[in-house]
Amino acid sequence: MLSRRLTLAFVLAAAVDVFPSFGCAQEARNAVRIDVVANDYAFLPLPARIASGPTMFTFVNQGKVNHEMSVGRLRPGATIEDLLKVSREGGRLRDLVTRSVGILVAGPGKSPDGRLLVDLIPGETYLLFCNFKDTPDAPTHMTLGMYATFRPQ
Ligand SMILES: [Cu+2]
Repeated sequence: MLSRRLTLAFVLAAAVDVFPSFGCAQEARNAVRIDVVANDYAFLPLPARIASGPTMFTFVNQGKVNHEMSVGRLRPGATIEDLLKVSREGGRLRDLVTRSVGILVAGPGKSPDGRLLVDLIPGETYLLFCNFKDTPDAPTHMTLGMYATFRPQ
């Protein structure tokens, strides 16, 4: 599972590198940068106000276990309580998430090589979360508190 996620992270990292050749260099250059920092088991607070438009997410894992920064866009009406219930009790997170936007993965004390360029849509609710478990029977990091939501303005 981790190796599949790592592969995806590499694909995303490659996609970021490829953007300039598709004429998006300007967008990447103008993107607001948000540095997301994880520890065991939380994300440090995000900026109080996040603007819509091109946004570059970076990720640092300051914890002692592997973490991911998965970004999703919530379905209208879905709440963080709904997501936590599904994460705790099982079920399909994708029923509550309209769109999986992208994932960055980092080992303990590391950053991924790539970053994540997202065109944030005003008024949508975004979820940052880590869906990893330390062992197959352990709770997901999300249920331990590793999530954050924000609404771009
Ligand atoms: Cu985690």
